[in-house]
Amino acid sequence: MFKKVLIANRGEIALRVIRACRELGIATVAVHSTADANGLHVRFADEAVCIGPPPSKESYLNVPQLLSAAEITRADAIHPGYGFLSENSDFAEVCENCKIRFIGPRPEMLKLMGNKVRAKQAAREAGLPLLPGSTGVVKDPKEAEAIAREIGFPVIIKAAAGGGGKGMKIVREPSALVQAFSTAAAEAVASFNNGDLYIERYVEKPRHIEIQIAADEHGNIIHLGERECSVQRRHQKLIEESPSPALTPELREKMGRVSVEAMKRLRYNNVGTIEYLLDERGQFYFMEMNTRIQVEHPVTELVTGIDLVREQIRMAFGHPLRFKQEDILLKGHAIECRVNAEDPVTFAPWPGKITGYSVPGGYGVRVDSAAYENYTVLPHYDSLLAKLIVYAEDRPTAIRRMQRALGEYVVEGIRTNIPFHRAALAEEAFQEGQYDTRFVERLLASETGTHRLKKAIEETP
Ligand code: MV4
Repeated sequence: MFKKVLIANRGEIALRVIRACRELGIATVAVHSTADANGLHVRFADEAVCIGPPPSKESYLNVPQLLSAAEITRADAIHPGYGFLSENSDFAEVCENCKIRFIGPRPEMLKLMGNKVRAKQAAREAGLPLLPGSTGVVKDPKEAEAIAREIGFPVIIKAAAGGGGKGMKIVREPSALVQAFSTAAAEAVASFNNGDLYIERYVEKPRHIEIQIAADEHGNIIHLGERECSVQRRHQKLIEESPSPALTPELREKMGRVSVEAMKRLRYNNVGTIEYLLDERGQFYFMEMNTRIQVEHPVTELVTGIDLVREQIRMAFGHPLRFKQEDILLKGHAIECRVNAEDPVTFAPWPGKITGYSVPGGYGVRVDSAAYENYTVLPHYDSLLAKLIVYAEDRPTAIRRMQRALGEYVVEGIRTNIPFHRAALAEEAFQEGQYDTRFVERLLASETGTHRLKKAIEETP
């Protein structure tokens, strides 16, 4: 096994990886910016190296500094966590060139999936269902118009280098196409330094369903069911659950089977997630692939009983998967609420010192967090404070358990979105499992939703 792993990340995911390493008997190296010297990942790792000033560009994204830290400490692998350099093929390649194993898929796979046009082409060739649309990059508004007329309106223009919703434009009529195309191209150049665009039919009220994949270095590939991630605001996920209330056992089996078959054809390795849009008719379409461990991985861990980070590290070393598809049994129900340091109404980040803190616990409750009393939430990084995850035998019990746990959570000194979660869980649409990607928008526009949010804010200590 690896003797020492460097974790190129911070916060809860750095802790999550350190915990998996400790259980595997692997020594750990934390890296941190000067602002993160008091971070729990620094305290819990066996060694820690300061890699630069607070801005991510100069610390957690600083490749020479990370590689120096790995060489000085003689780490034999780097775990990138999520975000930062986790899907950067150049970083993965430099690690491998330095004889340091990158814990993730091969660099070519990161590169392929990083380009959404090439990813779609690969997905099609591998047999995954796609929405009707362009087969490659759309060069100009004329070509976009020809394709749009063929597939029908509404259409959506997306950036090849985008992903996660950045730089998308919905077009509802032919007259709006030229303007949308040039705006999208300009935005794509400004954001990604790559103006390539593609176009596909727009699905009005989709659900976001993703399939978790695990693939070893020997060609064994399995799926671990789905996660429902439709509760989002501006492409930030807020609540995730597994299983999805929208899938029948037949649809789950089909989405899992075609996903695994596609990954076999692509020779995918390590953990990964295939994102699908599910339309109101129950048809699913490949959207993009995430080539990393994801924030919401714990809901899958709870319903499968498998430690995904442990398996990820074992597979990166070259160990074969310890499970066959028939060993994967989904049991019970898990829900995750992302507790962010932000205003519960405006969602504006709210960094600052946590002056009072008490975490929920008890049966079926898991809190993945790097926060503690007197910890200061920094303005330099994302506002995720904790992942509150519950597990229960069925969905109604899981919802009640989450409501109970949210009620126990005390965070003083900063604002959090805990009141938002209380309001969201109280919605009939959520309780009935009848929601889609417009759920948050509707909650914030409705009388009962905003009333519940206001009451939850008043009732939150
Ligand atoms: C779409 C779509 C509807 N139709 N594509 C948003 C994130 C990015 N991965 C793709 N996204 C979407 N693509 C077509 N053809 C709607 C969205 C979308 C969305 C998707 C998943 C979860 C939340 C969303 C919120 C708004 C839009």
